[in-house]
Amino acid sequence: MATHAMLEELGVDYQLVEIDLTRQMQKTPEYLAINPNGKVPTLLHDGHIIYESAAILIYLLDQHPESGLSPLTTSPQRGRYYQSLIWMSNTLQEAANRWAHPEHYCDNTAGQHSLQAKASQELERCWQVIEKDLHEKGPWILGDTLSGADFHLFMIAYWSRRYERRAQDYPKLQQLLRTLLNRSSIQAMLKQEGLFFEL
Ligand SMILES: N[C@@H](CCC(=O)N[C@@H](CS)C(=O)NCC(=O)O)C(=O)O
Repeated sequence: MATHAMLEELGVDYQLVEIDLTRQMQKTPEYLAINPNGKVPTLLHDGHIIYESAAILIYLLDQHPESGLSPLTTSPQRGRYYQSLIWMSNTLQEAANRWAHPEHYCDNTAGQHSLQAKASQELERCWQVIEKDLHEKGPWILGDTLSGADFHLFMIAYWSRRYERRAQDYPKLQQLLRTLLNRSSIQAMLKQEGLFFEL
């Protein structure tokens, strides 16, 4: 989703190959051969395979410095950019995963309920961390500059829209998501994937 929106944002030629998760296409031998984790997204570029949304965003934007959507490698902002993307991947997104799929982490029902309760608290904490940052240094994750990190946030916020703790319930997050939602790249991605995000 974030990869797709970024390809639209950059205006590059690309081919979208749909991997239907409801049909477990991500677990076929053909797909596992390119991404052994059996998860989407995966980018194939110039004979290279790259998976992990955050890594793909960093890679794509490094290929397109003219977009201005990632800080220069020598900029102090680069640290915050890496930090945001990696923190969202391994802290925010992981809490969202535990909430949505407790069965991936624990076999028994009582354990799953307990995991979900903890995940909900962690999600709330994560949204509060971002909200505070946006309040102090927004409107974007890097302050006054839109970056790939905001696209990554949009994706996690979208997938969490029906969870107990939702990004859009926080005013600054809501504002960021609403501004992104109005971008033609995000609109194109949602339309092509048949998705709808009501804020
Ligand atoms: N850390 C990975 C997570 C990817 C991920 O969890 N993808 C989900 C869809 S949003 C998926 O493929 N789920 C299918 C499955 O786990 O079988 C990333 O950011 O790319």
